Amino acid sequence: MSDTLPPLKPNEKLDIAALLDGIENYRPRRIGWTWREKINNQKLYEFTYRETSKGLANSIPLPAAHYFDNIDPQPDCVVTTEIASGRFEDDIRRMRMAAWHGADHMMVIRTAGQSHIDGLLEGTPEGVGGIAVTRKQCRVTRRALDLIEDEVGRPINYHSYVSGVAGPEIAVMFAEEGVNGAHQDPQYNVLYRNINMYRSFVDAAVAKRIMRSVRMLQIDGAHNANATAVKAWKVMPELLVQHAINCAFSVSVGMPKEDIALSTVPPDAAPAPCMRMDLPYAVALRDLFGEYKMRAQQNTRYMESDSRDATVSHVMNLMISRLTSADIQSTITPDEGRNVPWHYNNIAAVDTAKQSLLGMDGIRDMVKLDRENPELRNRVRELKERAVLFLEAMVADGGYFASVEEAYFVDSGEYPETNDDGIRRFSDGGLAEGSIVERADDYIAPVCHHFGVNNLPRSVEKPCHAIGGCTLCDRDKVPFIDELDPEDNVNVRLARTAEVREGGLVTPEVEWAGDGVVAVTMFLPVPERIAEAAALEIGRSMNLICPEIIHKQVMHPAEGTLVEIKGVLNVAIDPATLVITEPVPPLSDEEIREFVSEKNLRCVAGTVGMDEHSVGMLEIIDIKHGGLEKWGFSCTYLGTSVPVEKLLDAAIEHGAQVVLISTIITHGDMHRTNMEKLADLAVEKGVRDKLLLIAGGTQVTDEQAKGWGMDAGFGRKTKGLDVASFVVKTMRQRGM
Ligand code: Z98
Repeated sequence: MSDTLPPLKPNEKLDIAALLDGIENYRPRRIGWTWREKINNQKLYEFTYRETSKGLANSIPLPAAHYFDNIDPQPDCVVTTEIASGRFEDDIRRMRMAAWHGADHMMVIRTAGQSHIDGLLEGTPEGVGGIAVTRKQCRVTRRALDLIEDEVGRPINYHSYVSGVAGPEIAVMFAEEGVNGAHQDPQYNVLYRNINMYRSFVDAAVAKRIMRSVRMLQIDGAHNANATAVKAWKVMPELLVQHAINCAFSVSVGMPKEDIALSTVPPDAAPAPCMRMDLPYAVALRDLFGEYKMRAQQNTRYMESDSRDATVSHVMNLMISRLTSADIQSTITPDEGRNVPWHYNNIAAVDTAKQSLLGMDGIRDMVKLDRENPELRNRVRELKERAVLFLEAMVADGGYFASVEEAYFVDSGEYPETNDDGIRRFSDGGLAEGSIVERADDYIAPVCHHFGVNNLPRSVEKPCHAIGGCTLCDRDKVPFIDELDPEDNVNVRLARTAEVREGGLVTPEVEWAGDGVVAVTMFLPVPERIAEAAALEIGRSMNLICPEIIHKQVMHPAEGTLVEIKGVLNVAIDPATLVITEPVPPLSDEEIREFVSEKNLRCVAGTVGMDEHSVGMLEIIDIKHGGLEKWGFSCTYLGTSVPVEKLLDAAIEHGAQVVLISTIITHGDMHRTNMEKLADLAVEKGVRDKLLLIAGGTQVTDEQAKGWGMDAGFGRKTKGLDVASFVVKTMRQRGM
């Protein structure tokens, strides 16, 4: 059934109620993963790109794009954002924002420890630090993503996790609901969730087979070793081994190699010389696994509360992606280390990826990895050898399960050195131990994409014929159970926040509509301990409820500390009470430049009366400060305390069209007298119609200046662009 919801309108919010309406009848409109449409040598504005893809119908370009005709080139690789607010009704709004900034892989982080949940939940319970996986929540998200992808004009991949005790059930549900990608790696369950190792591999075989049936892209879990290792740079040989195990297992279950992505993270971070350490690893990985896809993730192991620090690591990681390759570039929000990620930090990370990938577009054509460099060559070889030794030792010790019992994995030594501190799991232990039931000799499962022995009669074409179709073949058989919990459900949450959601009141938000959270950054000129306590007190005096420190950094032990706090502000603004003036948009640089050149615009300028303040005026004129010269105005500056007669004479002599005077408010209304005098003199000399007379100064107002004979007055915060726009617009209006 095709969906009946009207297309989104860029100036209207997602209608959550409409998305929920009739959700029991929604069916996903496609299955499988989608890659971006690459375009070689794409020309945009005055540039040719080597590594970009088809553009978007609606998007928000990078901040500097307005210098470049507002182009928004899209890199060639899929860009991920991870979303984890715990409420799907807000996650989908964040997905829409991320899609406009260039994300096309929405990875939903489930409730921490989802791997321990041993069945499918129903409804839409609110998660903590994530969201519980449920059919309804998946379905509404996919439905919202259909609309969002139409709005931006590019398919969006929806992704989650199918490792864990309920992996196979979740895989089936994801296949039914049109989920496009998933993390699946049995080693993850064994090592990090202590799920019984046999059960984990049996489940993985089933889950992978289901994923294959709908061409869901698989991402493995090797990066978790990097994130948990004591010294992440020691774990590189093991990372290669973990990738190898999951790849080999997935292929043997029947997954096509092009649907298998390796989750790779540059393991180190500065102050380690991380680029030199991480590049050989990235090269070795691509040498060994060239037939598979690379999902490049940013380093999280060494991320703390400083978003600047996290962003720099991210950019260095992105450089490795560009110097080697990435099919998917994942992003982690720069506030991972201090908050449950916030909306705008998802966007920050997506923009960091887009900006860096575009900035390094085609760099490989000029800067090549020097494969002959002995350090690179030897280290690549060494990593591969260490990984092979690791595998050989595993085989000699009795195979994968035996090696896990021997704590081979996540050891703090670089294999073959070991410190005997790896994660140890036992084959007769762990969650769900003893839960594998051997199939009877006559076992039959009348469903498609089933893994393992299935005693179907020879004559059947399709296993599910016996039951008239399984849910993967006949979507109408997919069950749907609505909310079961009368308290913890989306309708209750929507009702609680109706006022802010429906465009009534304005409340700040970082995660959920109406959460009221704000962050405040302050520098306090005291040592760290005092700064922390003082920051919280300042937060309270700003009426922040429950202020908390989210980041601090010593600038100097005695001179001061930077502190960032967050807290809840109990505020709701009614937009109807706001006075909102329409901003007058300035003209574009090109438009001004063209007019200035065509009319050969000149101005004379000076401070008048007894005024020695020249800085403001020079800022309006000088090219260095983005003043009038920037657009080609020829400016003659006569200095300070210039008599108005002299200014006018100079204007006539130079054939200027604009006279700029600067004045501060002085005793005896000197500023007024000078403006009036300038205007009167211009009339007397018969040049008033040929000149624009403009006065500026910190306290000058447009209204007063006009009242005293000027064409305009400009006060504090005026920029050259404001004056230039005014001149061009006024001269056009007056046909000058
Ligand atoms: C990322 N946020 O990949 P819980 N299976 C695999 C996983 O890697 C994970 C889960 C399941 C990071 C990684 N990884 C977080 C292979 C999680 C889910 O905690 O049991 O829900 O694990 O970008």
